Amino acid sequence: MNLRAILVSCALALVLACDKPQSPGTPQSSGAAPTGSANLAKLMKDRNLSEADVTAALKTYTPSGRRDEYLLFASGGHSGQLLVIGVPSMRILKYVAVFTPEPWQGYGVGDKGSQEVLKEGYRHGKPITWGDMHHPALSETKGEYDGEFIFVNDKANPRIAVINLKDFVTEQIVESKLIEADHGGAFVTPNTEYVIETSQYAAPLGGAYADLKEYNEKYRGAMTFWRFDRAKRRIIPEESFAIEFPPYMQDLADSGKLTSDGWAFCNSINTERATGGVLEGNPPLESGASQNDMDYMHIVNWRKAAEVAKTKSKVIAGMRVIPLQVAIDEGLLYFVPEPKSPHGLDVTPDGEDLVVGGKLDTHATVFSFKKIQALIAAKKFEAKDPYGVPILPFAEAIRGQVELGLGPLHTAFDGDGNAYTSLFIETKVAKWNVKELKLVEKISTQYNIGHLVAAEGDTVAPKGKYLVAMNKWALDRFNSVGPLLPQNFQLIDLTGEANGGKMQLLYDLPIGLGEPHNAQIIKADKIKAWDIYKPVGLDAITKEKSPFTVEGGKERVERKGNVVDVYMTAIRSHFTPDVVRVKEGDKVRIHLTNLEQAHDATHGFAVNSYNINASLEPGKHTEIEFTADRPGVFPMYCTEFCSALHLEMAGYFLVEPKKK
Ligand code: K7E
Ligand code: CUA
Repeated sequence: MNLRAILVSCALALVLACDKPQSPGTPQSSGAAPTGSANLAKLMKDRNLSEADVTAALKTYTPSGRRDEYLLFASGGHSGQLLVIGVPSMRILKYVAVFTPEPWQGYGVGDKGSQEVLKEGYRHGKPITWGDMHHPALSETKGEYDGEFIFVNDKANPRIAVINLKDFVTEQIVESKLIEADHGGAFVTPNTEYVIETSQYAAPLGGAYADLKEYNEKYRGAMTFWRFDRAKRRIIPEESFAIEFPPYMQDLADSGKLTSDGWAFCNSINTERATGGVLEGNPPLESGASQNDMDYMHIVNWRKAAEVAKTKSKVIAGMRVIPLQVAIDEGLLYFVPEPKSPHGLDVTPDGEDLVVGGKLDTHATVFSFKKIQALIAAKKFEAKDPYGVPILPFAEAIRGQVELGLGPLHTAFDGDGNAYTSLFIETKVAKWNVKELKLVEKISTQYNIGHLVAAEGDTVAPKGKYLVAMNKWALDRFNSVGPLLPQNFQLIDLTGEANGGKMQLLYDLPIGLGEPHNAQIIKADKIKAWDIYKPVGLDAITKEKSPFTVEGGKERVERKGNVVDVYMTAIRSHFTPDVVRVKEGDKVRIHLTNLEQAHDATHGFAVNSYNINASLEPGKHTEIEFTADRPGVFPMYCTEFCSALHLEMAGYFLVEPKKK
């Protein structure tokens, strides 16, 4: 039955139930079990549900065994993890370990491969055990999500991670030593040639020291284009480049597409170049940074910049950087004023327009890419900024503005020419028509909406249908859990079905592990994830059969000097070998292959006192390395309830003390 049919029959039931109050003497009141529509009416009454509630339930309820039509990939904020959530059911399916150790997946907890990935993300060699994930970006082919990879940024310690959607495993983290914080990232170019990462808080490039008194001269921003090699599944730092920016606070960024392909755009705030220093007689940073009515949108010709980087860049902290003056001389960078303290910058699906939300403005401002190009071609500049960057005239670069309400931030798109802009202060979503620049309707959210995401809404082919509002405050929406409250994801139906053509709020999903900022929604059938690792012995990080794969029957322990190699297998319900004897101070290398090929036949492998827990999905090979520096008897056991004899899937790791 399709939704319409369900709704019709439900509405019928409601009419039957609600229009005819039960009269004394009906079976319901005589104590017999109510049936059919009466049953439903009773349930609604007992649970205090309105007709709108029931409609919302019918639009989201997903019976056991049924799958979701879309997947939402959401930032996990401070957790440094990535959330995978089904839409419309809003069931959480996975927390993907990215910037932080994750015990269940064995990520950074004994498994050598994932520890090496985490180490790539150490800041100047120092372990970082949290992340500030903001913007996930799915890989694209011709401007559409292809379902192969997802990239995420860490704002605090500027990093980008690459997650392979074959197994939802983080395979690479790159750390930017050029900048000290990012925000305009991760965003991909339409064929995922580059992953964009733009700085937020200006600092001397490459980690140098300069006093704030030298802010104007020595502090800088930068937009980095990390080259992604799809065949190698990796970002190639040597083939990446950056463009030096003036020391404004660069903010959200987006790639051009179709008409505007080859260009990238980012907002800026603090073109006042305030530095704060309230105890030193300066205005507070936030008031110093919001004096100007306009800041500057940065307009970047990345395709040309990729060529210029080959000959006219200089290497800073391992990154090829195009100096600001070169960027100006080569026509790689232009500014256009944008109102006021802007935040979101979103390119329309056809690539023609750029929508900017000004936090302290009531409009969405729509810039025309064609007008911008015409102004650049005619060299029609109204001024230059203090660093010599040409500034295009605002009035001639825009197609128009649409009055939306208080605090416009981010904009998402559907496939019918509509835009949806979050209004932070008003705590609403405003739907408006892009072509006509006309407000259509608003819907309230609870509360303080930040980003919002529509199904494939930032691609060349948005799907409409669903929108998720990502709200910062929950206040009264959930049971109290103390002063630190969850964030609130609200699912909104965009179809207008069974709601008079209007948007309808369907569901609240509390997020209790950090502040997610942005998300992406992809058609679920685009994800072609593996069920198992095949062939047996596949390494999850290299995606190749490990040279240390252990075959059944070839399990053994080999000693060379003080290095002990344990070739071990796991299969229901035993490890072979199940007793391992080493001597205090030995270096132990456990090469562990899960021989299972049955779907979901996952084992775990934990060793007491050594902080080891590996996740062994079917067919996976894992390398575990440690020094047996503590003598004693250490049970090792399987940490997944894999079979009836799971508890017996155990053994002993014996470390014999050194002879005195
Ligand atoms: Cu929170 Cu995109 Cu980092 Cu807006 S950002 S809300
Ligand atoms: Cu294997 Cu439990």
